Amino acid sequence: MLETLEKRDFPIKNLILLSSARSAGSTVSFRGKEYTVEEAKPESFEGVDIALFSAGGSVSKLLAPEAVKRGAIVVDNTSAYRMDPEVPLVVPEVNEEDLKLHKGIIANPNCSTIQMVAALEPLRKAYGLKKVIVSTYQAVSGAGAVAIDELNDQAQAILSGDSFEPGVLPVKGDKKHYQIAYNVIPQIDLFQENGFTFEEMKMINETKKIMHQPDLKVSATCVRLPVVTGHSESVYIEIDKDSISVGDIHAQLTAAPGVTLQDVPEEQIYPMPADAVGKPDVFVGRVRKDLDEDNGFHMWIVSDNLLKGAAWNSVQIAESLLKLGLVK
Ligand code: 11C
Repeated sequence: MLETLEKRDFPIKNLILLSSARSAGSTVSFRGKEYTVEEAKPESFEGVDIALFSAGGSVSKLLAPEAVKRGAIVVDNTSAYRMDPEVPLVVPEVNEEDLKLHKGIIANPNCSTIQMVAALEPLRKAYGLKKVIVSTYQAVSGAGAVAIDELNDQAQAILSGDSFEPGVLPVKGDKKHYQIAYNVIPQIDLFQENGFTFEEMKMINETKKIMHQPDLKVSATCVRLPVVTGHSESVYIEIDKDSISVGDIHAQLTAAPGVTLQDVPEEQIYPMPADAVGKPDVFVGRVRKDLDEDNGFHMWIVSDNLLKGAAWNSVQIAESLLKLGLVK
């Protein structure tokens, strides 16, 4: 987030860096100045205009209302408030106007949801959308630094012929852990009673909320890959208009803000996570018309889950708040 704020030249008069008691006292450099990280307390938010939260749902539940009480607008990067009807869930390219309805807290959606809705909204706007079926290929960085370490340690152990004990993925809080190096795990987050995982339900529910389309049919299968950064998604959609061609879809995606079309199959041009890392855009390729369903299209959507999926979308929300005159 700090790197993104630096790159964007976001207008900051005072920066306060907050953490748990354990990490307090460390120093961080920002725009050539050293800052000491302080322990986050309710009083820390006195005089703060915008607070970017990314310290887990329980911290947000505890401290976001305290920050709001003291006049701050909270942009929360956790799932704590996303489905709260009072809280706008925002991807600026899709529903920036929802920011005007905020009551102090704004939720930043789940990374795999953000990149999908950014790519699908221009098509929904132009043609209407009836159905979305997505399968994800998600990077380990979505599960945090411990998951990146686990992938790297396992890969090294396997190459050296050493043994190892998986301890993080698929989910720290679940009973069993599985190898991620040279493997694929069809579980992200905990299973819900309906057989879908929480990550899958986030994609389903958040998509409907962001697009303001509760009747949209959405289904998701979320899978973890041994990739460090960059989520990929195979997406099938059914649009609400007849006689639309791949060329029409290309034209909509080319004109869409925050979307880059990479779709030249004869030259093997398509999005891949290794190319998306460090870039703010959502990349789309492999657009094909379904062979049986006239209104059905397939596509491949890739983005840096730590940027558009997290830090960049949060900073973009802050920029939109300024642009719309919502910061006092
Ligand atoms: C993952 N999408 O890749 C998750 C990480 O709700 O903000 C993001 C968790 C969230 O594991």
